[in-house]
Amino acid sequence: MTTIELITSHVCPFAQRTHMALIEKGLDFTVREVDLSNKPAWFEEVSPTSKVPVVKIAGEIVWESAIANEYIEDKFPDVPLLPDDPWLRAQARIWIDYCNTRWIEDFYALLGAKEAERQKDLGDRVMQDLRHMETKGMAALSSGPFWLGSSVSLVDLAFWPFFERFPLLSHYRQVTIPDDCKRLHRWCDEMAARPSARQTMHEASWYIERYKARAA
Ligand SMILES: N[C@@H](CCC(=O)N[C@@H](CS)C(=O)NCC(=O)O)C(=O)O
Repeated sequence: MTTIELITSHVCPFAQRTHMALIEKGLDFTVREVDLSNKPAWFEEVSPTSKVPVVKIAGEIVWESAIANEYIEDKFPDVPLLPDDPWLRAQARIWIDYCNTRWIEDFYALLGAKEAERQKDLGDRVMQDLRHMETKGMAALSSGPFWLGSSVSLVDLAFWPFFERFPLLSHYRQVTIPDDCKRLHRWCDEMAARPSARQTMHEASWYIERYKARAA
């Protein structure tokens, strides 16, 4: 049997993506938890960037969550997390890239912003992002409930950890998902209920306490 190991930290949204992919695939795997504030020597040897996640499959090591998830997809295609259609696969990668290069940037920039004016500008930008995801992403690509249709995909797994943490923006920056983003609201409900999300989640109160120093 192929041995699969996930090297992770329960606090990390990127590692959560890969943890969720392994659960969605129904794979047997072991989890090695790393204390990122006190990294053990074995971790420095196994992780080329000194970051989580790292996935090790039959001795092969892959890192970078979005790439690790594609690697898992390629190795274990039985439960597909990408569509067959080449255009839709391209769309999946476009939105995963959007998540990595725009959404996460804006999310953490707003969370860390101290001055009122900057908070306002970034709050507006996050609202634009949400409407962009709703109209040009979800609503343009499928009738849902997931990004690409009726099945969960790597796009959903790329975004979800940052929506599980959305209560941070509501609590510290008074930003909420607009009511007219109906697909996004439905998607959040669907995702929160998935076993892969439930098994890797923390409560909103846990995040709020943890980000007190950074966001207040
Ligand atoms: N782009 C990376 C980001 C991974 C990342 O930033 N992981 C953080 C924890 S959330 C980490 O391991 N930080 C440790 C460090 O930078 O020393 C990915 O998608 O996997």
